[in-house]
Parts: sequence; structure tokens; C-alpha cells
Amino acid sequence: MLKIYGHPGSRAARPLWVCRELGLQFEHVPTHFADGGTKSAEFLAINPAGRIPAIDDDGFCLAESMAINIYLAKKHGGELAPKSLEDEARMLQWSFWAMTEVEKSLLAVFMQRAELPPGSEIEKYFRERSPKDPAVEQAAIKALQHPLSVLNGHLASRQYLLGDSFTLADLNVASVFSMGLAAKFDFSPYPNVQQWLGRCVSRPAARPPKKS
Ligand SMILES: N[C@@H](CCC(=O)N[C@@H](CS)C(=O)NCC(=O)O)C(=O)O
Repeated sequence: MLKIYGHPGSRAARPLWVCRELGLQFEHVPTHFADGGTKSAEFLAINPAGRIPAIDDDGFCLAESMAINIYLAKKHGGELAPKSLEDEARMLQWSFWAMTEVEKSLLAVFMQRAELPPGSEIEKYFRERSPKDPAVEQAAIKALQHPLSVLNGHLASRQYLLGDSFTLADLNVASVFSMGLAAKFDFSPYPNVQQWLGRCVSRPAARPPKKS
């Protein structure tokens, strides 16, 4: 059985979203970084880098959220997976773009704005990595202007990154942009991005099912 390691509030949200889109059976192990879970011997045997998400698919262990998403989508096929070499290349282009051009700055905004229980482990984790500094937030917002304008322009003539339908390219990029939603980032100067992101995250599979 496929096992997904990682707290749902972390980048593990990315493969969890893929699994729900594909209707996969899986076991979720909510390993957390703030309580030492990612440093345990059991987890380091899955991912020696000590980062979530990671998966164990019947003995095949893999880390890095985007690599996991691509592996799962290609293994299980369906509507998410690229249908041609060109679509695969575009999906990779947008996934790498989100990770290299957007994620670091959006994460900086998220970490600066996150409201965390005072004195908690998670607060300690965030503030060690990102001490409160308005200049950091402003610099990150400025750095996002160019990539957001690029995406806004791309989406002026299409509903989704590769055309008319939602694919893994959208899931990968929207899962990075979700950090902006959590940080109440103002996407309104980029209306095409705002609408596209709304379309992506309003998919039923984008969030965990409600507990009954
Ligand atoms: N590039 C990696 C980043 C993974 C990563 O940094 N995950 C964080 C949680 S979202 C983590 O495991 N942090 C553990 C730590 O900082 O010790 C990916 O996309 O999977």
C-alpha cells in the first residue's frame, strides 16, 4: 500500500491532493517537522534528507513533492497525466518555474504573516527560520511581481496552464500558490491568476474530506 508521509499543513498537501484527484488508496502518516518526527530513525530510513513529503510505494521510496506528484500521476494515468511529450515538457516547465521563481518568496510572506500559538514548537520553528522583519516581507512581495505578471499574462487566453482542462501542471503550481492564500496574499492585481487559483483550489480533491 502506498504510504504518504507528512503533515497535511506542509508540502505533503501536494501529493495528498494528487491522491485524492486520482482516487488512490493510501495510508497517510502525518509526520511533522516541529515535533522531531522528520528526524526520527524510522522517517530518515524513508527520506535521509529529513524532509516531508516522502512516500513509500511498496518499497519504492521517493522525496521531493513535485517528483512524487509526477511519479504518481504518470504511474496511475488519468486526466492529470501529460498526454504528449510536449505537454509533459510544459508541465515540467511550470512545475520548475513555481519551485524556483515563486516558492521561496511566497514562503517568506507566509512565514512572516503566519499567526502561530505563542510559545509553541511551530512558532519556534518558524521564527528561527524567519525572524519577524517587515523588510523581508516587502522584499518578497516585490520579488513576486515579475513571476505573477508572467503567469497573469499566460492565463489571459486560457483557463488552465496547458489549455482548457485542469492537469498536473495546474495542481503543482496551484499547490505552491496555496501558501499565498494561507498568507492572505493580495492576488487582485493579477486577476487571471486569482481566478485560475480559485478554480484550482475549489476542486473537491484540493482539500481533505470533512471528518464525519
Ligand atoms: N523541496 C522539498 C522541500 C521539502 C521541505 O522543506 N519540507 C519541509 C516541510 S513543508 C520540511 O520537511 N522541513 C523539515 C525541517 O525543516 O526540518 C519538497 O518540495 O518536497
